[in-house]
Amino acid sequence: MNLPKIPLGIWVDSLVDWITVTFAGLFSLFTNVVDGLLNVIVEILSVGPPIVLIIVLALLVTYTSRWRLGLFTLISLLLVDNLGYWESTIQTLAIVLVAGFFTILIGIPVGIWCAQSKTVQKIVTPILDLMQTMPAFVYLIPSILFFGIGVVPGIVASFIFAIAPTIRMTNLGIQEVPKELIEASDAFGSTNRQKLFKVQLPLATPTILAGVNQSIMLALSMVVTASLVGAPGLGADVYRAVSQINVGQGFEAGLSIVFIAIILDRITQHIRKPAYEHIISRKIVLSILAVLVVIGGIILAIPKDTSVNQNSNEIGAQTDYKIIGIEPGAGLMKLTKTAIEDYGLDDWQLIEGSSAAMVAELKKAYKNKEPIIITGWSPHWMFSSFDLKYLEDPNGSFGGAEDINTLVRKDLKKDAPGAYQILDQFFWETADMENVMVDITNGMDPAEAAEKWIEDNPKKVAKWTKGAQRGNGESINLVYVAWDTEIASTNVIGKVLEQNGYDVTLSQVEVGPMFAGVANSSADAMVAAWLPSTHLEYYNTYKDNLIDLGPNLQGTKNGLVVPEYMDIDSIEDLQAKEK
Ligand code: PBE
Repeated sequence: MNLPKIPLGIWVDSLVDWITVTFAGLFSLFTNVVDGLLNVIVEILSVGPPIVLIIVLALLVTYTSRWRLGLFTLISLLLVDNLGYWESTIQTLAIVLVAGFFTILIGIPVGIWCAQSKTVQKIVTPILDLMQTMPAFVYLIPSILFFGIGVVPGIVASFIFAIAPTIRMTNLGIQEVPKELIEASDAFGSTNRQKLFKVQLPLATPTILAGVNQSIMLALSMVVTASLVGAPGLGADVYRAVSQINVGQGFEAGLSIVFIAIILDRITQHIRKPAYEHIISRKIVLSILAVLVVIGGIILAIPKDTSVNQNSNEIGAQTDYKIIGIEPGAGLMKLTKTAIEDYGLDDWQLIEGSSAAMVAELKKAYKNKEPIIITGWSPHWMFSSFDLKYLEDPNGSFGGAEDINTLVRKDLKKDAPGAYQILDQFFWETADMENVMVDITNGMDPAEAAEKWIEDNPKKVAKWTKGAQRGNGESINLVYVAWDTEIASTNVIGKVLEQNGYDVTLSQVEVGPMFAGVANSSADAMVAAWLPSTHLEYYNTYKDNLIDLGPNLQGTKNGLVVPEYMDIDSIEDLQAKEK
């Protein structure tokens, strides 16, 4: 059909832009409230040594679900602590609790409303279907724009993904209340309110709780996704493990998530009819829990010895001591961690997320002239779109200028000699790469931008393809990470290979898998190895199983980057100063 494409994406874009600007105040208020709530929960949960919370949880599970599960809770949580995932576990618990809290707060009333009005139900049901089936990743995108990166967009996305069962089951539970009972209560002249609170809700409770239980499990299943935009916790540990191909760490963190799931599931499933209710009543247990929370709160409220906090840093206070990072497996993240150590920036926190989320955060801060510190690299289009500067690095933690190398699998030369030769001869300048990047940022499709650059630079391309045998439709798989630099280079070289008779696929992966893929020959080549320092560790791990074709670009740079309007020049300016 020859109809023009309906600009649905563009409409959604402008809608989201409009919402971002119009409700900016509301969003930042919400972000602060949720962040604050989360911090309080994290602090209360970690007020004592881990063993205290472990015992409390074990006792609670024992109470609701018998001693066997209590014992299981005790052992599994001790194991989690032993493996070193306790802090992450608390973060994850807090995230799930907050998401669960909002689910109940909003889900139950909406469910009740649905049960009372057919019209509402007709409107809400398709929305719920949409919310549940739309891939959760999709919510993350506007969430970053609305709430910035960190834990809040993660919670929001989890909430949207998880709320449906609570609404549906509340609705169902109320509708399932036998008609005779409703008629009876009507006959006794009860008001709608009385009917709801005295008859419908009590009878619907088991169903509603089953919904809440499902919602909480769904929220937990979102923790890995949420970590893509910077939510901390076990999800971030799993994501980091994937990104670095760390099988052991992935298993440990994954196992910890399973334990949390079992514990939360059993508590929420049996909370209405605890196993040992005949021994201690629910009221007493709830009161004890409340007392514990209050005690935790009191301990927290006792002013801490402030002498340690005398050192402070102005920029730190303005940016919440956050450095906005990218994919956890990126070499730049490792360099930044080294820098944090080298410069003694103990108060600072490096936020993990993705390059795209980092740029979104930068755009937002830049628009409002707010201070922000990011992990940056060149070449990058952001330097032409914003006035930015690298912070000086007198200790040299970020290393100097580097090259980007092309790595190919071992037998490529034999299997596709032409492709091998083109990849070997591929070399361009920073300015070339930047031209492609700018077009992509301005909305051009990467493949199109690559094609355009190739058309504009026939001489350069001719040098790469010189003397190379044409392909015969052999397939070539190029792997890359979604860094702006590599999106540009991979698309260009991919197009050139295609024009020379190869059937090219581009696969976007995480950092570790990119190296591993070439090394185990499941991919043919990558043009994204930053050497000698950024990717040194990956390179050393895999270098025996791949072939290094040398640089395709020279003179890159890594470092901490801030907007020009910020009044600092050096990483040393982030150090704590005595007041
Ligand atoms: N980068 C861009 C990558 C390499 C390419 C600097 C973000 C990294 O840090 O691994």
